[in-house]
Amino acid sequence: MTSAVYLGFDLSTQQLKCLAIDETLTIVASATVVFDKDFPAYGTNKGVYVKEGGVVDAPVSMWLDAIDLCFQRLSAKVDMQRVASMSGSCQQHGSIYWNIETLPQLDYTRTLSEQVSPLLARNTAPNWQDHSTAKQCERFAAELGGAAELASHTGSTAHHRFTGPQIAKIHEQEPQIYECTSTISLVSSFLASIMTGTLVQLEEADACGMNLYDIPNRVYNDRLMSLVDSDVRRLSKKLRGLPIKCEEQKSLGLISHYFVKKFNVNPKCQVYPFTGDNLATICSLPLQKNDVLVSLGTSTTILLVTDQYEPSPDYHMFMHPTVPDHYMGMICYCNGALAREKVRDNLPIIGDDDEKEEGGKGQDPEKAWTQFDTALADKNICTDNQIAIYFPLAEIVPSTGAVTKRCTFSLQDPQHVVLETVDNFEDARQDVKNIVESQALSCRVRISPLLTGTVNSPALAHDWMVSFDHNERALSSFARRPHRAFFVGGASSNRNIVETMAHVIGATSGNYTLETPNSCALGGCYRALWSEQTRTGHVNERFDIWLNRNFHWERDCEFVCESDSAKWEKFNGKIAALSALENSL
Ligand code: XUL
Repeated sequence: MTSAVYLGFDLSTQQLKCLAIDETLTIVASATVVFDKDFPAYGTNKGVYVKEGGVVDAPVSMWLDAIDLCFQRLSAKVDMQRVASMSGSCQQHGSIYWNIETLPQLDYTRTLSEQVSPLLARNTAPNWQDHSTAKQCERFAAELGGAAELASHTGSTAHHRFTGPQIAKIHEQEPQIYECTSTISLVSSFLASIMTGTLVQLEEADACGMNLYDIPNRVYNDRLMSLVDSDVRRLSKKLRGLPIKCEEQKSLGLISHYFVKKFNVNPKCQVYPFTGDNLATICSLPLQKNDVLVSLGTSTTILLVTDQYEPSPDYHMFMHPTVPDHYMGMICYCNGALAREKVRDNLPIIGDDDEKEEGGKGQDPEKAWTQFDTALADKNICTDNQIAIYFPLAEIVPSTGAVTKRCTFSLQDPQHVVLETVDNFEDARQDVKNIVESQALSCRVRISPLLTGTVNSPALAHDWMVSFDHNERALSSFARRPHRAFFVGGASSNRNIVETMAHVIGATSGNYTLETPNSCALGGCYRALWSEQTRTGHVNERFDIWLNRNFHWERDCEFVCESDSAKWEKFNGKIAALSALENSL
């Protein structure tokens, strides 16, 4: 076989992975390096060092060793002469501190870490799990007048992991290191730099995870930059000027001599910009404007594609890495699977009346899930006048401590919802419906402002104000439905959960599930293929249109159901109740 292959790397917290696809978007080879397992000498735990004071970081040399090993493993599986191009994804927010402005040519007879580690001003890179920057974050939010103002400029309010507060902390606490630093990379631009053998600029979509980049104006915000370094020009120089714009899908250059000589990589291999892992995930799926990805893992994460820049301190907005004038919205909830499991554990044990009082804990989880599913699908279990939230962990959206609250309300006067708090519903199975419905309804009210197009709904044709996350909106602004919904992650294999959520969220053009073990690396592969075919004149289509046409819908994706409009309509009546409940916390 001599056809070309396209590589997608994923440098995540615990591993470095590389996939190779062919022109038909089929994976032909993969290689993985697991940091703890392959490099025990670094002593990382799940890829990081957890230190005092909330510091979490990772040794950069370990990543360099991983790059060598990953190429070695991949080259044993695929003829590296076939590699036409590459791109990739990396954990977001991390920063790498170089003591150089240009990368010297590397000697392929030596290792990357031997040669590159001495070029670093700092051995470790802060990791996204770091939470040691509370002080800096306060200053970031205060500088622009509060969380909402900061979010409106940078797409997110201040977060401990975001790169601006991280660099500010390093400047304050390690001034010599900051002085010695000539170049700062994000993990994505670091990996792209190693691949090309030149220090490349940041990539714009990933740069939106810094609290420094002004998304509407597409420049660094000088006031925020000055919180990191009063000499803004000096900082800007370290960041190598403005990021590479998303619409500039040009090659960063050819693969470096080091990989050509050492691993026999095709010297004509083009390297395209690398981005953040969540951003690469949306490039691994045929997501277009108003499409939403619901990831049902331990936590619930929503990624959606939109052309509306509607920032909020409660979620994140990034530029879309490959579709001009589009954005990615990212909403992260803490309470997902764990909260559902707790409700499952409270179901009475089947066929054992004596143990009913104690709830289902200790029951075979599979049986308990069957019971959960049966309750979810049972039309006789009514929750129409109930609303509840189940947050065994502190929640991000809405921002609150751990709390579970169940309420009933009268359906008579929807404009003035009066909630009555109850300790328990009559039937524990009502909790099953309520938790899945309220998790979905919460997603729905938060994604609605990011969507376009309205749906005629009598229940929503009102100007009554409801508020979520300190934001007042007319009820009528919730008359928007996503285009398609894609459900991924552990619970997406539970048909009843997906269908229930699908009807609440109400996508107009179908609900799908798919498995995404490789999504970040695959997003890199697709970008590498599309960019290369665009460069060579074989493709003349926008990324999302091209991917929709070429995506293997039957092979890689399963259609679940159409959303039931009557059910969607029914949940319109609960928006004000959910708002009242959240505001009562
Ligand atoms: C996103 C974030 C994580 C990392 C994981 O803001 O911090 O998803 O990107 O690698």
